[in-house]
Amino acid sequence: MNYVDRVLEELKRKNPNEPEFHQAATEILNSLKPMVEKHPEFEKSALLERFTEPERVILFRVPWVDDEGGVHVNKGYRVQFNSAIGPYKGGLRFHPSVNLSIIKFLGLEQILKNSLTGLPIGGGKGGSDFDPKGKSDNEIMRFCQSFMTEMCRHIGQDTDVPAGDIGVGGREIGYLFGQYKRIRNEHVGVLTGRGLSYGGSLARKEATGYGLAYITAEAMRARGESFAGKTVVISGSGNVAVYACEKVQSLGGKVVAMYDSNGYVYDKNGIDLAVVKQIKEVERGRMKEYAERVKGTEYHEGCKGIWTIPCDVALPCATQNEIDKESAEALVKNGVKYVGEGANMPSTLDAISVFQKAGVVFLPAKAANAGGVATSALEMAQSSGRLFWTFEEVDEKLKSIMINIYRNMDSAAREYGVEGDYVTGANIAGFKKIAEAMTAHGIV
Ligand code: NDP
Ligand code: 2IT
Repeated sequence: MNYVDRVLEELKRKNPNEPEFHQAATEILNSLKPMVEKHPEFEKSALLERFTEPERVILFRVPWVDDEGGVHVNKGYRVQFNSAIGPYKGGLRFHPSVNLSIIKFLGLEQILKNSLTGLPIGGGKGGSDFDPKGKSDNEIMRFCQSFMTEMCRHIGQDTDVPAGDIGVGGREIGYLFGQYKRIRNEHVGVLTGRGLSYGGSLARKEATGYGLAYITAEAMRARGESFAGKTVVISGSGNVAVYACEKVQSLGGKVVAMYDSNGYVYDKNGIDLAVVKQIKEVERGRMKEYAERVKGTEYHEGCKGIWTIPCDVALPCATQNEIDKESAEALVKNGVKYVGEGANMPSTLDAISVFQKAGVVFLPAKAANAGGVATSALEMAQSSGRLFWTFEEVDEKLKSIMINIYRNMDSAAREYGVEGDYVTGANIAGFKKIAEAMTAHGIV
């Protein structure tokens, strides 16, 4: 059995009941095969075994008290996956579905994504099975304080720098930061996505969505095309989806549908983003309300139907495995030309193969959504330097990082004879630097 297959088999045996982690590892390791064949020293130094085993996994109890005095206990996670090229970096996800498998798949992806940004950040991820939906601000605050009371002893500005992900936005980062500062007595860049009044960076909030639009636009430019006049479907209506929509619209694309976990809105006239922002960012409401406020729009219960809407570009920006084989086939049948993954691992392995066989330009998450963490690294740089860049400065750097990512994954794919296969291109381009740094550090 070849080295990659053996590592995958062992990984599944040693980590049972972790389907998302198996899925991410399978995609990554299989696409590294041509590189691994050229580097027999990888096997000698058990490089892939070390790469897929987190440096440290922290699991902890998060007890908190609700507004009625009821006591609750959630699970807290921080997976410090790989620090070869910089301090652990990656978001925190608060969602009832969170488990170790999900945090580990996100952490593994994060290692390569962070490497692709070209910035000195290692890979980590964390979160909790806490459900923020329907909780009061005070409940959210008490939960965040309890979570940070444990996590603060494991992180630090040069050790591990968490940020947001699903269910963790500006409000949560504020409460987490307040508790870190109180316990550790240091005002430092230990979290990113901070508010502008206490060390945050302009354009971090917009960065993941804008970055997704920039890299998709670059893929179009390379093919003599642009967003102008294209019909776009975006799933989700959270941080990534909203700012992807904003940038796509400003580049001339027409976004016709978005969703939340209850159902999707189809607005043939083009989504009115001000209404979405009001509902999601101000009122923390549901997409159903969009259809009640904007005439001529349809609301459908359930999410999957969104992928049956004809479009040129699909930008999944909600969660893992939201596009399965059937949805991918529906998109292809309706003529989709570009798929850019704003969410992490939104396409199943079968769905990716449907897209690639059909010649769809498929931009994998670790490249397409890297703008968020890249701008987090820019926030860290500003914190360390006691600097504050303008929106335009940060946005300009973000754009050039996304264009570089596109070029690097494109040329890695060409180098290995699989032109246009950006799954392989992104994995190889990201892994190069990790392999080099891990090798330089010896067996650690
Ligand atoms: P938010 O919490 O702001 O928004 C999440 C959105 O996805 C909401 O619309 C939510 O709907 C929907 N969603 C979540 N879970 C499900 C589900 N199981 N089924 C259907 N819809 C769901 O998160 P973000 O926008 O920050 O994150 C979205 C994706 O982007 C995630 O995959 C995340 O890992 C990824 N990402 C985020 C980055 C960032 O900087 N924030 C950076 C890179 C990637 P509802 O409100 O109903 O739950
Ligand atoms: O998946 C991701 O890249 C994020 N959630 C952002 C991580 C970060 O540290 O900004």
